[in-house]
Amino acid sequence: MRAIVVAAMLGFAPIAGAHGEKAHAPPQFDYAKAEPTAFGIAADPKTAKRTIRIDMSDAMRFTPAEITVKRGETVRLVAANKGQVLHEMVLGTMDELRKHAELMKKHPGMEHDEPHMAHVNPGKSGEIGWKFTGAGTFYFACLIPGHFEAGMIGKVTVTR
Ligand SMILES: [Cu+2]
Repeated sequence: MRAIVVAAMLGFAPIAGAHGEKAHAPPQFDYAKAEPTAFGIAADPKTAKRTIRIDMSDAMRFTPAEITVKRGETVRLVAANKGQVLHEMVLGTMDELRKHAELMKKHPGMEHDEPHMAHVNPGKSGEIGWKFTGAGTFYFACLIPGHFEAGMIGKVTVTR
C-alpha cells in the first residue's frame, strides 16, 4: 500500500511542478500552426540558441529595456517578475501595443493569452519563444492598465 502511494506521488510531482511554472503560451500550443505577424512568428523556445532574460519591476520598468537580435534568429525570452504585482510581457509593433493597451483599459478583466505574451505572477518567470523574421524596431510592453502608460515598454532592434 505504501509503495503505491509513493509511486503515485512520484508520478504526479513532475506534472505539478511543470504546471506551477506555466506562465506563457498554453502547453498544447502547436508551433507548426503559428501565424506570422508583422514582428515575427512564435517558435518553440526549445529551438532557441539564445536566452534573453528580462526583469520586470514595480517601478514599471523592464531591465534591460533594449535588446538586439538578428533577423531570422529564434530567441527564448524569459521575463522574470521581481515585483509584488502581476506584470506581463507582450511583443508587438508600437501601434498594436497601443491599441491593445486601450482595450485592456476598457476591459481590465479581459483574458488574453497568446504565444507572443507572458503573464507573470510576482516572484515567477514566464517565457516566450520567438523568431524575429524581419529587420526593424519592435517593442515589448506590459499592458496591465496603468503600466503601459507609466512607461513599461522595451525595445527590440532586429538587425539585418
Ligand atoms: Cu506591469
